[in-house]
Amino acid sequence: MAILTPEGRIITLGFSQLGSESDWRRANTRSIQQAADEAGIRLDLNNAEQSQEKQFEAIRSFIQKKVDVIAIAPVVKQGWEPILLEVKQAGIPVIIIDRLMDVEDPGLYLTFIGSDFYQEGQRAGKYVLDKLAGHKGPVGIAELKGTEGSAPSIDRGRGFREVIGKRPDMEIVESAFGDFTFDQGKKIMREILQRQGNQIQVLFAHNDDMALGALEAMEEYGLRPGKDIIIVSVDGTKRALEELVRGRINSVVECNPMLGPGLMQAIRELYDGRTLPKRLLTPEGIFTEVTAEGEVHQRLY
Ligand code: GYE
Repeated sequence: MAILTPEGRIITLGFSQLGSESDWRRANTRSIQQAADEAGIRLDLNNAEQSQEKQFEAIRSFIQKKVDVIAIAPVVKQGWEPILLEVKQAGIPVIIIDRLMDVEDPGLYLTFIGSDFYQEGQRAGKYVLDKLAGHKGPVGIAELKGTEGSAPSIDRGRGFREVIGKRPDMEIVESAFGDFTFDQGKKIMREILQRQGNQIQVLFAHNDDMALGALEAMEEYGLRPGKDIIIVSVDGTKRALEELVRGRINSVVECNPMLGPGLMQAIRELYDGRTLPKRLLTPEGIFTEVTAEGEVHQRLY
């Protein structure tokens, strides 16, 4: 059944999507488009190409157009208070999706729907500890971080460090921002290998796209990804799971992009006059070579 306003009008949702940098992001956009369609909601979608400034512009245009609800997937964590105040003054409810932002006044948004990135980082770290439990000697780790200042990059990095910190012989010897893209992942991994030679035993990539790029750089360098360098990444895209099955990626921590149905549900509850919990968490796990095999064929993204 379509969700309507109390006056029986179709709802317009303004959605400021942060970009289209990865397979995860494109799946996330599709999920929201499809769910809006099914819920009878008119979607006004803007792609900000990883620019906070462009997100501000999009949100201001949503205010001008007097949309009914605004959803924001924020590229970075900081700097949102002024624009959220503008939205509040216009009386438009805001739902944050995917990445949380840092705002002091929780009254500036209705709810946040997304994953626990800190836990994802911890899961990646645990995998590395288990995998190298019997390994003797120092372990050099390279980290491909996402976008500087973004919630997933900050929290995945922290969670990972918290866990590997338990092994004093493990050290992050290289750590650089790759903006969550395949191209940057490849470029940065090339530079790392040129600098470090064979000193890297583990790669922790903050997303699959960067891991896949890095994998190509390793091959160019004459290394066997998954064997000479243990690779763990985050997301669980079809392309990454295929490499997991082939043994060229060792582990993928799940991050679920299918947030569309949850977002529409939250809008439904808003119009039903219910109070939403401040946080709606996406439940997730981790893929190994074995579990990826069963999953890869039915993967939608
Ligand atoms: O992991 C990455 C994307 O915010 C959880 O952004 C999302 C991340 C995801 O570009 O692939």
